[in-house]
Amino acid sequence: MTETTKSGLRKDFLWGGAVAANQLEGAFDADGKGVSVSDIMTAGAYQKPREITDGIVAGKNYPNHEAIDFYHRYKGDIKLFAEMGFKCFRTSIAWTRIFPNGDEDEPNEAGLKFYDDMFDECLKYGIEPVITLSHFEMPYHLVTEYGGWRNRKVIDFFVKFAKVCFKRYKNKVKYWMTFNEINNQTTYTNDFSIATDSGLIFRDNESEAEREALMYQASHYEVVASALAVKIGHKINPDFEIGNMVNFTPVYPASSDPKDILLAEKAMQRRYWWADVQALGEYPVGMEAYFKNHDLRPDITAEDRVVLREGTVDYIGFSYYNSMTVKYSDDNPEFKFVGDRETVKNPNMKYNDWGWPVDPIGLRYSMNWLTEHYHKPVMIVENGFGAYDKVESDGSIHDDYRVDYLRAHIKQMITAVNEDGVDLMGYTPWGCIDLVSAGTGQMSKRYGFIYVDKDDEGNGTLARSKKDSFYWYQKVIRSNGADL
Ligand code: BGP
Repeated sequence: MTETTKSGLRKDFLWGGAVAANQLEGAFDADGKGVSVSDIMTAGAYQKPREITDGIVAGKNYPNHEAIDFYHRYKGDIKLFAEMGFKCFRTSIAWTRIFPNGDEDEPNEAGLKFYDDMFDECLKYGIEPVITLSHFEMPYHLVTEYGGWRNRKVIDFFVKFAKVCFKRYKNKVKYWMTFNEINNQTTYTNDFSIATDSGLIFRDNESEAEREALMYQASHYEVVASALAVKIGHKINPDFEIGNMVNFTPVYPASSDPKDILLAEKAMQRRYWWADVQALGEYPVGMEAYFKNHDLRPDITAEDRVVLREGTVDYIGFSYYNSMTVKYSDDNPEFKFVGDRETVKNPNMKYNDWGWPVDPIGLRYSMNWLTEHYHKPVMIVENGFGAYDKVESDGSIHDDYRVDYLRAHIKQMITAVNEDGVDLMGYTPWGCIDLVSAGTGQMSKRYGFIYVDKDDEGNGTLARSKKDSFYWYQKVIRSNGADL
């Protein structure tokens, strides 16, 4: 029996924080690192998407190139995480530090060494690294030369990268995830989501139908690569816990109209089939039917199906920020989910400055849904509130809105454990230290407990300071969730 504490959480509950290499490390060309797809994305403006440029273009603002310079400052940052009491730290390995172009025979030793040193620094404080292999990036060379995940060959490159990491860090890292938010490409009409998830940069002559087909093809190669990595990882170290990672945004029907309900149900399937494949080892029946009926014929071999069955994950990692609500429209008689067109405002919720609804109960719903579908432990590997912070004249930052958001979500999380029996491994709120926002490419959308002095134009000293939420989260961890 797992030992629990006053709050009902496991004694060894993994409290921590989450970040991604491309959004905080900076040093984008240091020590042999290659250019990744995230390095060719400019900063956006408020509510305006980031531009994906054709290689690195002089004079453009690429926020990830310096980010918050964690690469050179990680010792100080990890010290602050330790002060908060972190039991784990979720970050990713930049593929381009290990294989700068992605298709080399030998890895880059300097890149491997950076993660060795950084993991040692975590372990020094008893902080477990929780590592995503690919978080919104791949070597840009694999995009230009191979077309990203539209190409089956990329499976071999990824598997090689995974194997090198598993072998090298097998005594330092126990918790792994293969791809971050692999299902974000559902919205393949969004250039950013598809490029970061699949390395797909569509060509002008590719129609919407072709784009959809390419998304399913790329996704299939990714789930096969993920399953192969799980298999190999378990061979290298049977104690590894290897999870998948989906963005979980429950889809609610706008009304009790059966059409809305069916639309919401279909939308859930279109968003989460990746998790079915990764956790259960097969495509859901409805997706197979969808491929057949819409003449989508992904290259799925009998051998792939065996690999998928043999490479199922140990736990379900997921991010939770909000929910969405959909309404049926006669433009969509086949319940083919496309996203924004059917999305409506939910009157039961407040919205943040970026139009994201705030829905703590949705977290409990998500934990229940994932548990009942997959019968595996779950880990909340991202959750958080992006907000503009104000630095007072004395340097303090009173981010009570962030504390309110996290407190409400943690309460629901604990209820799901105690009332619903969810087996929860850990909680790592997103952006525990301010970093570059993935969606906007800006610094001003902040999530951190630790403030970083840098603005959207790249000005600032990069100095770190503690927000009020820093002390609050420290207390939460110290009481294992009993004192919120
Ligand atoms: C998730 C990503 C993260 C992160 C977060 C917040 O989708 O996994 O990389 O950035 O969302 O999103 P944003 O930065 O756009 O606010």
